[in-house]
Amino acid sequence: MRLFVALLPPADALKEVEEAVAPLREPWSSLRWVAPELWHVTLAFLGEVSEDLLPDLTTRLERAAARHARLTLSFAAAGAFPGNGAHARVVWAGVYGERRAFARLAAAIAAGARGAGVPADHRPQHPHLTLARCRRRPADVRPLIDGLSAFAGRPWTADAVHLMRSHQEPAIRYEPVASWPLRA
Ligand code: 3AM
Repeated sequence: MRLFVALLPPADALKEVEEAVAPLREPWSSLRWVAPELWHVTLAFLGEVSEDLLPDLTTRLERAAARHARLTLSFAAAGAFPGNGAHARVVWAGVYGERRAFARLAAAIAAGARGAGVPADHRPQHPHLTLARCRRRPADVRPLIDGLSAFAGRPWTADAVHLMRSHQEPAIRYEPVASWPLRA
């Protein structure tokens, strides 16, 4: 099964992003916009994981979550992967606030996964919420990023870590497999 670990922001934080993004969907319809019900903040991408690793994996992820405190984060502005958006593949909303704690949590999740034999991506992740992807070739999305530069959402609390299963067919769908609370 294809798995990733994510934070699921509360509905009111996502609503603020949705309000900022809504006017831009139509002028940027050349992009493949991610439906808001799929929005998440990835901590670690685990990839294809064999089901027999799941018990050990979930034990280790639970332990990693229990050692880390809740995070206060907020969404603001936008950016692109890669670079400044001149040849973007992905457009995202930025995640700010306790980013060092976010990085520590993401590293602990990746280490826990590796301990279970899952070669989790451990590249330092720039915390983000993916909003849109370019359909075929990279696009110049700098005006779109400029259009979101004034957006600044209210702070929200990430109080849990979620192990998510990604179904690719017939349409992308994410299924929560397990959730573990972060320390209060
Ligand atoms: O949260 P975002 O959208 O940045 O792009 C995928 C998504 O990230 C990413 O994992 C998240 C949940 O699907 N992803 C998919 N394939 C990946 C890969 N091979 C990947 N991340 C790293 N390597």
